[in-house]
Amino acid sequence: MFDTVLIANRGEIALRVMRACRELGLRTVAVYSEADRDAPHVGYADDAYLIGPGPSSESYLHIERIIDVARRSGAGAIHPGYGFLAENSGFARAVADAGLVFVGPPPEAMERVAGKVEARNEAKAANVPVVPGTLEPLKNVAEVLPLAKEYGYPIAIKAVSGGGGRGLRVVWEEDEIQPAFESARREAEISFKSGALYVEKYLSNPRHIEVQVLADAHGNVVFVGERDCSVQRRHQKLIEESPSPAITSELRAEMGDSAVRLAKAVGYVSAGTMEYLFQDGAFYFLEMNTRIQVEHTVTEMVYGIDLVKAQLRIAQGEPLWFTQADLQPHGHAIECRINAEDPLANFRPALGTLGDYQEPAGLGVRVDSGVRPGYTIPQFYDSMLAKLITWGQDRTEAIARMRRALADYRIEGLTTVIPFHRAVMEHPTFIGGEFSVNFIPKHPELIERIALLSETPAETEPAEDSGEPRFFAVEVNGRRFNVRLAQVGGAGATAPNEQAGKPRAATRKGKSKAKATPQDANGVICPLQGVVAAIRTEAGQQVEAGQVLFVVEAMKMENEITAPRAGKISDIRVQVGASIEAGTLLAKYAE
Ligand code: MV4
Repeated sequence: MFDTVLIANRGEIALRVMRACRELGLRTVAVYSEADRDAPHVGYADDAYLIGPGPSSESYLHIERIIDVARRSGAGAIHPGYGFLAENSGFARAVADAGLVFVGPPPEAMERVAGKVEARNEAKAANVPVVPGTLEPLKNVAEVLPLAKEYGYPIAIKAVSGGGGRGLRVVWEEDEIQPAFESARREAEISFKSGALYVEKYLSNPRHIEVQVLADAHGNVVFVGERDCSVQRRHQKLIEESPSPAITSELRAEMGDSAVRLAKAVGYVSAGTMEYLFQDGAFYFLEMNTRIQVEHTVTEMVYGIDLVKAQLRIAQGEPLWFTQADLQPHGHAIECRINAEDPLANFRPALGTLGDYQEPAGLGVRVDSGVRPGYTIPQFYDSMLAKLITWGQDRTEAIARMRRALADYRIEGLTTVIPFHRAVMEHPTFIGGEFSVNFIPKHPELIERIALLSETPAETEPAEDSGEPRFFAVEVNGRRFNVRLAQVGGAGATAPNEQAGKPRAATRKGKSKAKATPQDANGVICPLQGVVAAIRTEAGQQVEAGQVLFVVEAMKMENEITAPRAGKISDIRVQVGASIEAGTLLAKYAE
């Protein structure tokens, strides 16, 4: 059928799909934007084509260019990955119309579950439990009150074309109906170009459980277990695991059978995921994702199936080579998404250039990453650098292994969410498996632990005379010691509120030192978006490495931008009060 696959994606998923292709003896073709010219997925492919400048909106979404590259490169199939065009039935159609194979579901099946209300109707028809609610879009706000009386408060007003929480409003009492309806409609019109809304009974403390399905082109459909994706922030998943600590084998069979019924009902082919809410022992269908998902990895670790290779083999016309009875979970897997975000600054993106980068390894540790040392994270795309997955004989071992792997993960030059994950992996509620989608908002105490775990002395070695404690590894009489060296006596030796022996949190109180300003050999680059609050240098000044030159305000925090190296400042490129993007050149060095 085809011997070459074009991967219409970037980052870790592009590399991941390419590995599956290689293992099947298929050639790979990468596409890339100018911002991704040096990206790892480009170098790994057998062939690579530039598809345009700048941000993803002009590149990885350009259907005609992608199909043109497929033709020119001899690709017989296109794998969309996730995001971008993965759930775009127009793209699937265009690929098929070009005589190429789309590695994914038929466009008709995509379209039957694309809208949230259509999906609910298909689920109901397939005897899949859905959240109590309307099966048609609302005609006007007047319809909401009787529905609220029927379901009881709280209710959820949702966008028909919605997803990811956009257009979702929760109404707890009658006088909130009107404003919530108008706000949901406005957001839906802006986000989805359709203000159509519907109503459901709101489940206030659910888990987010999803079921993986695999369907071949010969009518065979199986489910491949479930994933618990409840640890998320603002509808962005951060930690996923399989199996769910809340799902018994009986529930697993019930949910899996319902997912298979729905997949069959809509003529699904390839890998797909049914999302459910689970509360008080009952599950309710929410929506279907017609693509491979970021978190497919935990399913693969527990069931021993390469889901992307399965997609490729299905696309080649192969029947499934296993039955439902063959699919038994073995052990437990957890995935932590490694995002370049600052968990102490509201998870704001903290992009920049990677310095030292060492991935954890060992039995039961998998890292799917799209970066390498020295790589600059383009500001145009999402902040996920990698996914860290651990497998254990049971959940306890998977958690212990994740703790060890997170502690081993070395990422210099960027702030990441690793301290957040380390804090969660030691939190009793998470360890006890008793958590819902409200886990993060319910545990604000995580922040304190994250702050402590954010201390990485080796990475932020303070200057000699800073008064900050310095850390060394020393060998005494053949024995190695890690010692903390603080200035003895004199100003700044210990802050009045510092507990003896505990490293002082790096200037976090209202100030943060940008971990490492992205390097420009001849200038000072701002690593974040914000407003220039202060300029502490001038043209002609000789500055030292680490000296604070600028203060940039972002997300109500003052961020000190330091000199990446010693040298003479030739000119200042910004003024106080200027709004700047991440990557802005603030000053140039003379030489
Ligand atoms: C819900 C719900 C509770 N009740 N619908 C979130 C976005 C999209 N995946 C659907 N989502 C939800 N729909 C009803 N009727 C809970 C969620 C939900 C959620 C809601 C608020 C905060 C975080 C959440 C994470 C996952 C799911």
